[in-house]
Amino acid sequence: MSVEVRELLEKKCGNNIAACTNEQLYYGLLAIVKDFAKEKESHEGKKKIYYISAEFLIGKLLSNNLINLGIYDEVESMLKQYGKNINLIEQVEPEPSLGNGGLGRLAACFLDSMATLGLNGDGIGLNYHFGLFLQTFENHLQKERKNPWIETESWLTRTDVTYPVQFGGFTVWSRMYDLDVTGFENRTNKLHLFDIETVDESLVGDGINFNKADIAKNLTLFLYPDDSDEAGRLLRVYQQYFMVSNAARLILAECESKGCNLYDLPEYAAIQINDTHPSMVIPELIRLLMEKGIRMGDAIDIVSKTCAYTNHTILAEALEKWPMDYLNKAVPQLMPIIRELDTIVKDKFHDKSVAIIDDENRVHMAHMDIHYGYSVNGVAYLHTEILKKNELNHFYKIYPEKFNNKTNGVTFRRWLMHCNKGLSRYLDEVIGTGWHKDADELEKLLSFENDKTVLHKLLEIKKENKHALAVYLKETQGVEIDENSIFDIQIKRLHEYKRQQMNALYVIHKYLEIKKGKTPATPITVIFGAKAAPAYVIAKDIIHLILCLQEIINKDPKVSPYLKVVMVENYNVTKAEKLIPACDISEQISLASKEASGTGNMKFMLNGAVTLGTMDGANVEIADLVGKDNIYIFGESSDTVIEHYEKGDYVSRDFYESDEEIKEAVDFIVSDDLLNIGQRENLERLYYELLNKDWFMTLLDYKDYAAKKEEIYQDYEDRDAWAKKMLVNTAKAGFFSSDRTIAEYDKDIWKLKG
Ligand code: 26Q
Repeated sequence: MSVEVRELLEKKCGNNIAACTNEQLYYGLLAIVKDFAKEKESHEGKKKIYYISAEFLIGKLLSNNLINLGIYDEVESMLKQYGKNINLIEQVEPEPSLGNGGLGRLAACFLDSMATLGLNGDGIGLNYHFGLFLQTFENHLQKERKNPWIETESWLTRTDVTYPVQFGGFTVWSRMYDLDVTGFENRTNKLHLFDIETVDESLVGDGINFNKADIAKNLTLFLYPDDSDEAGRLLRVYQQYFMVSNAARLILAECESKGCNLYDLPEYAAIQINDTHPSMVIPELIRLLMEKGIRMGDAIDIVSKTCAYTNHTILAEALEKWPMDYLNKAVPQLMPIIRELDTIVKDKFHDKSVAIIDDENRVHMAHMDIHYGYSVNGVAYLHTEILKKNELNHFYKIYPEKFNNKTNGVTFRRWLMHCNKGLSRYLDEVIGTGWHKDADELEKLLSFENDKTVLHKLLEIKKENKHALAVYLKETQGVEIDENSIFDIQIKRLHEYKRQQMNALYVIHKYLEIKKGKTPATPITVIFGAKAAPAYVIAKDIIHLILCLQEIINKDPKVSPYLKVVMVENYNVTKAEKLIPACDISEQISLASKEASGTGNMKFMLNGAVTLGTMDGANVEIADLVGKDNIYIFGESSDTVIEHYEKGDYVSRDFYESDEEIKEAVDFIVSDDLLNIGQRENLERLYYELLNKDWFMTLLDYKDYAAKKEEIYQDYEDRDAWAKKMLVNTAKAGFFSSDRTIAEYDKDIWKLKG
């Protein structure tokens, strides 16, 4: 294979690989990989799963594709012969940040697993020209810039597929672009991204603001960060309809070309609706089937047997409810159908809580999915239980058979084989390569849990990864960290329920303690990485606090040898790939019941980090798998938290007033030290928020959290015992392979194999 790659690359580079720049080599490899991927395209299978999602956070593709095509090692060593470093070539690739966080990254992992399992499954989404905003820090504040990724030569392939998409008052023409989804030593599937040709990138200056009025110029311009303004929300409706109208046409066209009689659609297609963002596919498919002469009742029946819905959140504010005004304006042709779907529900069930259109004339997208889809799943055991018992209980009572759990997973190709080559190659040596295809084989590691050679090697690999991260942070951000310190990492979107503020309060406490002379046995580096939605004020205040702490602590000569704080700028997939392998302590500290699953927790565990977390999301399953000696759990249970919400009896001020340590840490937010370098407005707002509201109960769990932190830092000192915990975490991570998750989706929901 490498001979072939060498020859092909030489052809592209004028016969002299050594003289090529990394740019030339990147574009050369890109073209070659695209050709290789094409050879593995397959149209096998009568039924296809269409995974529709507004986000696919795919990350860089070169290495991933080389690994999946089975040629990474050969290409790497071939390049080395010419003095070329594949890591530097990789750096040339811009990261497509086509997602906000977990939901989008999950969709990308799922596509990888579908192709790897040889399933006939494609993704459908939007070709945003600017991905999630690029984050910079100025004056200890987050600033947003546009984040372009499409270049003249890219992984996208323009297709001939185009459709007219009608909105209220105007029509746009779409164009489909394809990305190859290479399976690991298996078939190539597709990610279809729809775009319009009239997008005007010049509408946007340097920041992320633009005139939102002219839809034909801005429809696919931006991926929206959650929590946007009014005009942004209306634009999302246009985006969503554009996505699903194209999807519905593509699906019908593909099925018809296979000879499908549209009454048999469920035998040819399963449609997975990734959260409610693609929910309008239901009325749109019904509309299109009716256009083809099928009676409404039959069309509803066909669609109801084709669509399945995944819920990713129980946060009320994230459940989409679109005002009828919006929909009337953007997609008037769907309104009679949505009204009819609602009427059928209201005739059948005299319970307002399950209506599609509520008393305030808003359309509840999730309700439409549940009534008119054949499957409803949550994304971790606890999350699904909460949906059944609480959030969606009224629906569960009507349709118990529709509800099922599919605990999330991550692709081990990207999140171990690619990002942690040291560990990956060592695992190959110790337990063989079977785990590449059967993740459960990682359990073979358990027989080495008392083998000092293996344990020491795991520590050595971790040390190398920490060194690599320290070098990277120095080069990219100019911050110096001690690679012999404990790397305690919290990386995820910034949200109050994820409670970065609790971690920050502990940092304050530790800082004050060290100042008083109580130094830790091993120095600690607390690393954060997080983007806040531009309109999410408190989230931005929390970033401000962390950046101020970083400055104060790292500049304090008495404290910084023992404690450092780093907020990584522009946290994205590429940075996650560097941070996760270097982590000792994985912070998964959401308020119990609020994090549907989490997937970062799984990536950390796989890479030998030990979790410090609450009994929330998939942490519950991690705890079950690794046992109490190999995880640090703290905080109130989801039942208790839900009860506090029901009773409305949580008063954060009580915790503040009754505990000196809490009071001292919270007060520090508005201390002179902080006000000297930070902004009074931001810091005071955050301070009062914690004191008077604290909706996500930071102070409720703080003391328990701080106690667990002390325990985990202390346990870190026994290096052999710690290495054993690392080993058990990696060994037990097999369950969290997205191959397992996707096999379950297929077995229970899609049934592609009949
Ligand atoms: C909604 C309305 C208007 C604008 C934006 C949105 C919006 C956008 C993105 C709402 C939600 C999202 C993303 C949600 C998300 O990432 N959820 C996460 O999904 C993961 C995969 O299942 C879980 O692991 C996480 O627990 C969950 O938070």
